[in-house]
Amino acid sequence: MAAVEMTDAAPRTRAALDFDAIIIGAGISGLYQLLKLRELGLKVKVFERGTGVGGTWYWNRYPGARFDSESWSYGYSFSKELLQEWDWTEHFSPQPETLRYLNYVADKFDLRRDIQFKSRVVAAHFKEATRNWEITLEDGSRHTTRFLITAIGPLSTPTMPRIEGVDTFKGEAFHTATWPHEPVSFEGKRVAVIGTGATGVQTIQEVAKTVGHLTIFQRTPNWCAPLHNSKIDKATMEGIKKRYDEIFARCKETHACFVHTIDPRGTFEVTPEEREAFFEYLYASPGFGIWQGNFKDILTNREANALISDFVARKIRERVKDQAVAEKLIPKNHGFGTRRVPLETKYYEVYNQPNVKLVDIKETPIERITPKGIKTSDTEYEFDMIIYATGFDAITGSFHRIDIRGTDGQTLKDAWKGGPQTFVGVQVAGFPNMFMIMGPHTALGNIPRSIEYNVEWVADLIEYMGEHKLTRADARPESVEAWTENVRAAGAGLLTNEVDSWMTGINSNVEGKQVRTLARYSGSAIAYRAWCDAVAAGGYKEIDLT
Ligand code: NA7
Repeated sequence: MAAVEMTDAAPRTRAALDFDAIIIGAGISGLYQLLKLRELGLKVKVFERGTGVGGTWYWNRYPGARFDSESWSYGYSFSKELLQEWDWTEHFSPQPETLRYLNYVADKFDLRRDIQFKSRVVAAHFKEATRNWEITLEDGSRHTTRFLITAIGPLSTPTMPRIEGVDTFKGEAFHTATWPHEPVSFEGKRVAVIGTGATGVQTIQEVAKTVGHLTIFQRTPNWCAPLHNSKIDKATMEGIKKRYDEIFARCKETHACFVHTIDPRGTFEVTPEEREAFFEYLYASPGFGIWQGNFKDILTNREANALISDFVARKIRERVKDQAVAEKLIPKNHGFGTRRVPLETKYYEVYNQPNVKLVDIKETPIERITPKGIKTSDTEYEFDMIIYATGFDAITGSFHRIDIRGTDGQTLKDAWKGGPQTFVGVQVAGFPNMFMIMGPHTALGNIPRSIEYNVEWVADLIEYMGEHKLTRADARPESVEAWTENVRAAGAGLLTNEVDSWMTGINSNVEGKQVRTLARYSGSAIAYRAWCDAVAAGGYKEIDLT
């Protein structure tokens, strides 16, 4: 790729700016964006709040954290050399291995020299006169740049529950997303877990292996399905390495970039026997197949959804011995797959252990956290440790922790008052030269696949700007409107959007997130890429380039 000649046409010359591009975050997005912009010849700096690379996989060190995507479909695909060098040891990699992988990538491509750790960005202001961004770090230092790239992740600002007395507990207390770097022992301890989302489920099944006594505080049960993880031996890994082209081609063809693809049949187009056999097959297969590779109508047709929900409910009843507990674990207010499906390994069997108790806090609400433990409406439980698996201020939360101001001093918070509005999830009108990787309304799914696409699209746009001596890129309001309308249309009829979850913009612990918003793009990644490809091929007419 040719080096970009940055133009001096703008009021502020390249030489007068500290950087051509500042990237916030050194996770999967930030690392690859750094590499791509460096290839263009740009002077780039990454500011990262952690002490190391890895983003999600740096922070989420909680027990049992691992991929729910097949490891070999999740790693970067851009470097054939990297693909051939790296050996995954499990089909669904545990967090320590993933973190080692991302460190390996950072070293291999010599990325660290442009990353400044322990550097939280607190403000980013666009300067119209000079067409550049001024970034302020927590330590007060300021840095100027032509382009600002946010690589801050959609699930990176953990939220604690709004329960009285959280700070009064005298024992150990951890949020899963800020888990300590040192080993934590559960042996002989009385441990509480609050939260039963994808994170809570992974945590619970791991903690249960060694805990003295475990109490799970569940507000809403989720529909979980077996992960079926297994080790990868050398011969299998060699086979995977030979198939990488095929694997990534497959991810490009599927709705959400997983290796699983929607079955073209409708739930009622087969006999009841065929249907049951297919559900059994999916339940016995590894990964997200039961969610992403099921009949085409399970997330749009209520009757179809009821059938798969009934099937999974039967499985729960079979696996949990105490039927009163099983009933509590079966979701009643939403159907299978309409929230993110936690993948589990003997999760339901945990509830058969004599040292495990499930507390349904819809029946007996938590009143407060006390110095000794947790007080519900009917009793006070004493604990040595409380684990908060209470999720994130998702999608917009990490943006709102930074004072981002675009043209005329307008804040991003104001611009997104009624919910996020973006152009293809990458730009916001009135915030020129700011590009978001994994911003709201981009394609999600098997995230690294979407990240690579976003990163390359942004790099191409910046290269185009260099070639055409352009220094300002601002999404046109009408382009934002058109994309937002497309996001709305893509989500129409989806049962997922009728349910409270982070995917519909809900977080009971965050002010202003009690009402569902158009929080994410739920169309296919294929359609997303087609839209973005057309924008690039047409010379970025949807963006005001000057
Ligand atoms: P989630 O999916 O947002 O789950 C958070 C869990 O915490 C969920 O069970 C919540 O219950 C529960 N929660 C949150 N606040 C409270 C309070 N105040 N009291 C009791 N229970 C509470 O976050 P995860 O970290 O599990 O997963 C996020 C994504 O990361 C996941 O989808 C993957 O894509 C990776 P609720 O359901 O709101 O009743």
